[in-house]
Amino acid sequence: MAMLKETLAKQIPGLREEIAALVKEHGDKELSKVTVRQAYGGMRGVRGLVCDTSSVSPDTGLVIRGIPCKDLTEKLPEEILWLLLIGEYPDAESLKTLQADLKARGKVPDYVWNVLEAMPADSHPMCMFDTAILCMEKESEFRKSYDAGVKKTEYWESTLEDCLNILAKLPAIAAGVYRLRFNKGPRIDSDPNLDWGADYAHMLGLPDPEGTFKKLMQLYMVLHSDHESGNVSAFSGATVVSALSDLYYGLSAGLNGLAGPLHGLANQECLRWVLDTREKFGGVPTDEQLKDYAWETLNSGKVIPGYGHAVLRVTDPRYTAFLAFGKKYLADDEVFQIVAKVFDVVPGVLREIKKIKDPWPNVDAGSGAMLYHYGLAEFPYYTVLFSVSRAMGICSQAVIARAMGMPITRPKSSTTPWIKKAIGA
Ligand code: HAX
Repeated sequence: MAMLKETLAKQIPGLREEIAALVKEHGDKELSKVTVRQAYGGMRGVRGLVCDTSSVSPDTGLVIRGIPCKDLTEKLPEEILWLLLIGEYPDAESLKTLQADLKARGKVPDYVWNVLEAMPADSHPMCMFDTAILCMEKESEFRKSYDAGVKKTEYWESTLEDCLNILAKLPAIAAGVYRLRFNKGPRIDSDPNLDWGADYAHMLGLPDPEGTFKKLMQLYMVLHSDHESGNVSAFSGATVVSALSDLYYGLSAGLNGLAGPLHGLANQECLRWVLDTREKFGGVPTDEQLKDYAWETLNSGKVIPGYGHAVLRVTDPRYTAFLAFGKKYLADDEVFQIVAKVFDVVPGVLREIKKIKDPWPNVDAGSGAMLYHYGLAEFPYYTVLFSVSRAMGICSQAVIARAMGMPITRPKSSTTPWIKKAIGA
């Protein structure tokens, strides 16, 4: 923590000066205009948010602090966390210190397990996970320091404490949810010698004789970590945090959004669709069979999960990274083979439907097949894995927002009569 906090503390004054000067000199310049279609269309493309941890452009996809997704795949999640917060990778010593710090903060309070055990046995794992985060709110260092009257310029320090305290516990909580919800037996203790992603894999308790499931978890945690700030989970989390609610409130709010089927929950739907094709055709379908099944899905009014994106207009580089992992470690797996075949066939089908702006796979199209291969077959759990990773982005964005002294979020809404009058309709 010391090194992370010190490094941030050195950067923050310069960052504040830069933003203040930018707003002072150019505050009235226009970044974006808003059309009626955008107002009724989920604000797609409206540039009204600031996010410095990562960016997503239609033709490149995820870029974290200037580094494209394809160059992040060999990194550890802790290196990505440092990158998100600081803007560059940690050196070996900083990484070691951060890892030790996370280990030291990793103990989950007993009351969290009591709360989870008291929940109905058929609770959705996402509801359990978010409840666990929210019920730890009393631990918030930000709330304590705010109540004690700390200065606004210091808000980021206790927010960083909350960020690290939460992130350190998420793998154990998420693994605990898995084992409890799916009757996998007692919780498994953290291994002090494993990094954050590999330890999560270890605590899930799935067989991993060659250690490749640990590799997958490291990759999974890296690829889902951040996706700028306009997506539902990041935007909701940031909005709640902007009210000076602490990160326990902000993160759980954001992750509640990730639980929606058009957002993070799509990953559980994707694998289901792939397995349905296998069942229907008794193995890997032919291109023609797959095409027919895609049309059948679309004609019944459903979406093809894992395809399309609100921003991207190319194959999601995170999907490409999973595909490369699959080709390397599970090329013989039938389910993976179907995923690869879907990629060959489905974009051609979706391109025939004019209204669909992006016919290409997103991050969710391939990840489920990898998890399934390693025995993680409980689909409703998949979004929890996504959440553990995305918490890095939401928490980092909150620390930076507090450091920059961002005000409460409050865009203006309009009534339909007002819009009609404004445009003379
Ligand atoms: N299958 C069928 N129809 C699709 C589609 C798909 N994969 N993708 C888009 N469309 C439809 C939309 O439903 C919309 O139809 P209506 O106008 O009738 O409502 C139309 O095409 C235009 O949509 P769009 O502008 O191309 O896409 P949006 O920005 O509105 O939505 C979504 C983006 C990701 C929600 C959308 O592509 C979708 O529903 N995809 C399937 C679900 C999915 O994979 N979600 C995960 C996205 C990644 C993510 O956030 N992970 O967390």
